[in-house]
Amino acid sequence: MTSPCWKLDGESADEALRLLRRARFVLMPTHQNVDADGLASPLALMLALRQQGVTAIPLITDGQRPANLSFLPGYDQVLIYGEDELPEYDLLCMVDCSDRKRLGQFYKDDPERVSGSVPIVNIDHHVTNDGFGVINIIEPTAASAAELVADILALWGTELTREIAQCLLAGIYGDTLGLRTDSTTSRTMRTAADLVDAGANPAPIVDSLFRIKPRSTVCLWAKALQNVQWTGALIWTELTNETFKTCGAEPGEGEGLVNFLLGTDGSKAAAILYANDHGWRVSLRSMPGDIDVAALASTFGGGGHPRAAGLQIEGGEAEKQAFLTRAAHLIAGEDPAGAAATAP
Ligand SMILES: [Mn+2]
Repeated sequence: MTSPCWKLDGESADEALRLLRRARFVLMPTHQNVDADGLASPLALMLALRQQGVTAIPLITDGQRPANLSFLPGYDQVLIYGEDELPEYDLLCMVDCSDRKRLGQFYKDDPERVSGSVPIVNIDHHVTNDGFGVINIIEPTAASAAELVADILALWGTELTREIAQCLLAGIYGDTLGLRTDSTTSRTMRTAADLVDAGANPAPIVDSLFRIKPRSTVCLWAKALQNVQWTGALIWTELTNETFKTCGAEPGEGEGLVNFLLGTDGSKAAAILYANDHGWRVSLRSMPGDIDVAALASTFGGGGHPRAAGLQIEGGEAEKQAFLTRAAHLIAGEDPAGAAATAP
């Protein structure tokens, strides 16, 4: 099998470093509901830029301290929006952020912050990134932003310390579920191996990202699993605010559940319905070769990736049933309009 190879745009990486070196303070706002890649990649940059005498600090834009990521080197230096005083900054560096609107309360409080009045360095791997920076380094075939940062740091001549390597490996493991997604390439694995050679340790990353969880998560999953239902080949369950409250669980604690349901014998797609004020937020997954859930979601006004997508059901119980019935028809390929295409 040939290795699908992206090549770093070296000129842009050089230009980015020139810009970063000139700045007095670089702020690195993360995307909302920040995940391992979204925080570990800017943390690696923070540590690397320090070697160049540049001050660059990540900012958690939605004010939600991601306690599950506290194992990352440099975590204690991260700023929390709405909690820590916002420093004066003259450059923004965004990593793993596909859209400026995904900058949480930091954006909502003042969209002008990211309108270009302060220059932006934009490093990302989302295909939908529209290139909002003065410098844009975007590689959609990279499985994680961390892989991009690893290449950028090599080009800059950064000394790859154990801490930087640990951050970057955590970013890769986060987005590839531990080198298991179909976005994982031989190039991803080579980068991961280089990071282990530089002193990164995969074991605590796997424990922190995939094993260690609060009791409230198990409570939530137990209740959700007791209530698993089928509509055609769609396996699904529902989580209400009441269930979250009973278990004392945070909103993010249901996130992995849809991946657990995915792959259940006899199913072609999995869904979690999260009840909210307007109806339900639906999180959808499918296996490679099964239905394109992005196409399915788009018929209901949602969107996403072919294997992971989301949408909102507006309304009550009747609208929910209508969604489930229609989705099951689309999954079975029985929709007369043929609106959702089945992946080849
Ligand atoms: Mn990512």
